[in-house]
Amino acid sequence: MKLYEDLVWRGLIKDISSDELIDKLNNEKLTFYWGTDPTADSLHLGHYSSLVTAKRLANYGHHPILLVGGATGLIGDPRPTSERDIISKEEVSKNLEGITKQVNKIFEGKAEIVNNYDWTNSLSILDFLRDVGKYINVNYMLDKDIIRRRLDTGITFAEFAYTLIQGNDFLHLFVEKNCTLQVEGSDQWGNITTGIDLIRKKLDKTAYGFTMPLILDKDGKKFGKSEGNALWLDKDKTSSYELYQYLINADDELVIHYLKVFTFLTREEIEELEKSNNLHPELREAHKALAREIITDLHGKDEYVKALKISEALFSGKINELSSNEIEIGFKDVPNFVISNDKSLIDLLIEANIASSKREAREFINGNAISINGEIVNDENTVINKSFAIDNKYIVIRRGKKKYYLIKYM
Ligand code: 629
Repeated sequence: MKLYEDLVWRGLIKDISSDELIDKLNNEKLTFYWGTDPTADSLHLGHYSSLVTAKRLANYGHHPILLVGGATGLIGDPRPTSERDIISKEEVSKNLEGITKQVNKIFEGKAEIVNNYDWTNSLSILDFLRDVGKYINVNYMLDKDIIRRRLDTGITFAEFAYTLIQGNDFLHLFVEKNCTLQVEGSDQWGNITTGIDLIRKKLDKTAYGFTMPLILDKDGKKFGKSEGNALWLDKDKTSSYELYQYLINADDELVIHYLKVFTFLTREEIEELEKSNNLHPELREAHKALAREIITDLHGKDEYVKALKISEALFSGKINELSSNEIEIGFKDVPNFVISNDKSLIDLLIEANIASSKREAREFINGNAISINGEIVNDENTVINKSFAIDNKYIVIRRGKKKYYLIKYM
């Protein structure tokens, strides 16, 4: 299958600057770029969706340039809603470091990474206004979707001018690196077209761009946010286990779409999973494949195996099989209690807020509702000591079917 056909089949084309690009994507070797601003010290799943597309282009033989916005990050791309807070220069350079590492890893060290600070910082305000500003009409800028949406609430000159910096990046990369294509998420269409226009007006040359649709969940919210928080690509911020939980619970109607966008599985493989998802949704084969592919690509096979193991242990209740590190990850968000001395189980249940009174604690214990590290304990005289703790550190108590508590030894 030709590249463009594959991109369309995967639902990855939203806007395209001209149909001429189709033949070029399929039959030529282009240099293209994708960019991101260092607004945080890690990228998230939203960024990853467009990086995967960049990788698809690279795998087909196009040359990728990944741009980190050391300059644009100091200004901030206007959001449709309100002005961004300015980020300190120290924070921008710290974030830039983290993001550069991630991009490098995703491209297995083979990516060409550039920083727009390198050609923007030395540009004087006069040269900027003469060499860039003179070519772009304000009326044209006011017509851009994001800017238009901000006219009511207000927009500073800095954010208004942002699109010119990104436009100048495209011009710079076009001239210096023969980069003729920019690929971004659909919110970047206005910035891409600024660059294309600048290149046409200044050089009388044609540059190209396309955007991908933003990936949404079935409520129309951005995919990759769990309870309002982004799912980060840094595994110290979002563990593989958390990622696994999120992906395995993806909407049934959208899981095939996510497989197309986020994985390198072939059309045939995805169509097989689609059949299975339709005929045997209870097997969750498509969801499992989604989690397996994304986590393995991002963090490697060991991390995937660990996420799977934690998930299965929690599902089956076999907590004994987990190491203390796996327990830390799997029970990160459950209520916890620190213990130092031996204690009767009854007292522990009360002190850790698992039961509200001695009477209730006894009821739970005698009713087989309390398990320790996956095994039911129904002797109300049980005394808890360190010998219960996994790796001398953790005791996992479950009350009823689902309610987990983590007891930690000091
Ligand atoms: C200078 C800066 C350039 C080219 C791009 C940029 C960054 C761009 C931006 N991108 C978003 C970001 O940084 O703000 N102005 O968070 C983000 N992008 C990936 C996708 C996106 C987009 O990094 O394009 O749509 C999210 O999926 O929002 O010369």
